[in-house]
Amino acid sequence: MNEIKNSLNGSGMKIGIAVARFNEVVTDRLLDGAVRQLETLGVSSKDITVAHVPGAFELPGICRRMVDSEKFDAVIALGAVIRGETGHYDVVVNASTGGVAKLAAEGKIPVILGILTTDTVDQAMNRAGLKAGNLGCSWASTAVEMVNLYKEV
Ligand code: INI
Repeated sequence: MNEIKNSLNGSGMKIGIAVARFNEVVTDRLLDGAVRQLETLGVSSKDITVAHVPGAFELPGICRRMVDSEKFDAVIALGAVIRGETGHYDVVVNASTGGVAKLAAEGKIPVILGILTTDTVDQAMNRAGLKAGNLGCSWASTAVEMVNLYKEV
């Protein structure tokens, strides 16, 4: 049996992060958690590129360009879509998560879905580190793990 164990060594990796400004109070925290965790795992800050976009709807497009640039080992899409804040919640959720998922499934490089979808700002804040852990950290770990996995498969 061949088994590939997960590795969280991020040294030498180049990571692209696309982050939505909409609901910035949440997405700033996700970004902070992701960057801190990447650095903890050995990714150099000079190898982390952050692209700011207006909203979650814009994430798939910029992620696609980051993938196609071949400058990154992984891309993380960060956003927060909050039901209470919008009449077109379903449209923004489906377009953003669906677009990122499609890109991820192409399997060129890992593309990490870091889009919170919640009913309230409180729920989103809790998942961005206020009460529970900061999901930005988890998504950064997922990116590093998947880059190492892609090297082996
Ligand atoms: N964008 C978000 O990232 N989160 C939201 O909750 C949201 N709401 O509430 O509508 C949102 N809308 C903007 C959207 O992502 C685009 O920026 C806009 O439609 C222009 O394309």
